[in-house]
Amino acid sequence: PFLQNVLAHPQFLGGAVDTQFIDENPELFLLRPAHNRAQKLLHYLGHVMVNGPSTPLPVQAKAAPVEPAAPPVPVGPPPAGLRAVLGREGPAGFARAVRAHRGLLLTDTTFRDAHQSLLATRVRSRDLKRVAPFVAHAFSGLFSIENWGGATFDVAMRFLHECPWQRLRDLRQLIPNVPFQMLLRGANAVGYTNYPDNVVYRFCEVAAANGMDVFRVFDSLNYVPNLVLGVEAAGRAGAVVEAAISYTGDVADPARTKYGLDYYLRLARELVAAGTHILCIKDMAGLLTPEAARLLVGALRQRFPELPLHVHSHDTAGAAVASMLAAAAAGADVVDVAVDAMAGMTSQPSMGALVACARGTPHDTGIALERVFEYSEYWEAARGLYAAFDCTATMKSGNADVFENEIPGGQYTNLHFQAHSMGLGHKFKEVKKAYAEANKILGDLIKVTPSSKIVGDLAQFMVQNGLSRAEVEARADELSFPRSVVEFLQGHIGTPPGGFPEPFRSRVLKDLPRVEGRPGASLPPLDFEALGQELAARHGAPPGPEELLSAAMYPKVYDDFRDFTAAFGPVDCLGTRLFLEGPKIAEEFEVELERGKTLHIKALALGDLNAAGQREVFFELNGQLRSILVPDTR
Ligand code: 3PY
Ligand code: ZN
Repeated sequence: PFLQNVLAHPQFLGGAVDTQFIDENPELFLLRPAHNRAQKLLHYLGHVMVNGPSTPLPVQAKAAPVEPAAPPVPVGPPPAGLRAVLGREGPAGFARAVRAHRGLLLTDTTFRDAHQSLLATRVRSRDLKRVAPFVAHAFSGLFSIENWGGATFDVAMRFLHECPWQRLRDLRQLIPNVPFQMLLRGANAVGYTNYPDNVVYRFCEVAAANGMDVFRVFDSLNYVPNLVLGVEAAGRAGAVVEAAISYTGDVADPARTKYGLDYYLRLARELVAAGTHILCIKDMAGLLTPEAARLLVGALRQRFPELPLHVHSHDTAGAAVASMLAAAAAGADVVDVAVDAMAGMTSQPSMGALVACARGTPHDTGIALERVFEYSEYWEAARGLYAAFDCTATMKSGNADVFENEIPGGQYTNLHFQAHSMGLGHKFKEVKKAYAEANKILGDLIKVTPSSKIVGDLAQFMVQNGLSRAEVEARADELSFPRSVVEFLQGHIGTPPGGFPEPFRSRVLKDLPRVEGRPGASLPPLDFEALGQELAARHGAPPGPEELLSAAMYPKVYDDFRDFTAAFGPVDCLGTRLFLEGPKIAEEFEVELERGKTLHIKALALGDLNAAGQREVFFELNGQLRSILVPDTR
């Protein structure tokens, strides 16, 4: 850059350069930030080359060597979608339009739940943004695109080193016409614990201001006070509220009485009274059989004829396409699907399958299969970049044993991975069995983040210690249970339907304190101003409203993310293979820092370890030799 400055200087160009030239023109040393960014990027690449991936790879699978290409997009703005109705008529008018719509509406979960379930939530903004304009054009008739919330918030910062808010804003710009949908964990917002109420309110407000339209609000125990808090927070933000009933058990089995039709209808009434615009059945484990869908959706449709019904499921056993068709037939307005290449197994049912099955019926989706094929082709290639996180590295099929263990989609893949990475793949069956037993010990819970983690922790505790259900119950007062289990019993995430299991609870807790009622109600409000000052002091610049929320929910993850960016700059401009694995020696590639500012990089060589424990890494950057020193921390 210094040389570039010299070469571009009018005095130099005019040939009037003497020995004073450099001394008299200090601006030659004003090296543009791009220089700094380029240098930081080389440091990142050097680090990966020396120390391996900055985000741990669960399996040793290489990322596909080709960048996926998005299908072509017609010129001009995309066709208007339901977001225009929302803008014109507000959430209530939007809900009426959804209810009045002829045919089945779809939510595409490819940008959130599908990769959370299949690829450990690792899909980067870059690979979403690349196909976003195509989605805006080809699928303008979707009910929504689920692209935020759940685990994406945490993983974006923690493992992908990118800002989840930036992702939301960028996608909003690229897809202006289709409503965006997020998953809000009620009083847990996008985290794993209860936050003070003012955090949840502020979070919804800022998310809506950044472009979020539909908030699917759930609580992991279906605990109504937690649900109502989320409903109110999303409602006050002016967004579409989609309160979710988390589904477990089997309403078609008269022997399973805890979570029967009555239970769900009662809950639905409370959510409608709380002011939800849309009601969701959230079948996070894929337990809703076609018969259960017929019964449950049918009953809800009859009780609430005006209310839009939205059904979410997972295809773990392979039954979800059939169930979604049954839900549509029973009166559901919207169902969730993922594009074919990102569907099936623990993900959502396939978009292509559903579009094809509903074609020519009263539930025709109006979506062109050809477009689905093109979309799927992109994802087939993009998925190849994430081979190291792909559940199919170890899991070869779905499994109907989910009807027995009731493990939610995302957790099913996680537990499977965990078992395999500890060399205990053969023990997965045992973990699943223990999960079902742990659930019984805890009183037969709704299992979804974070209650699912509590059941999973107890299950692993049982497998590790070789304990049966009977043994755990008999020795409840002497075992040292995982902290999450104890805190659950203390009431930290709310009260489960039917109350806590007794005498198990009392025997575990003894005289430990118990939270009565809604946990968040007893938390003091977060002092955002004080947090802002603290962050400004630590990171040098006053934080914006978005950063404040990231830090409020994930203090450590946020700090690490800021430190990472200070050291390496934004790395979202790197292709995913380079980001994960770094370049090979002699590999040449281009990185577009911003529009019109492209770096040409060649990785030249890795030096030997020096006495200080560092390696010199040699690059060619825009034709010039650069070397950086990287501490070898392996
Ligand atoms: C989440 O909370 O992340 C979920 O996907 C629950 O189903
Ligand atoms: Zn889900």
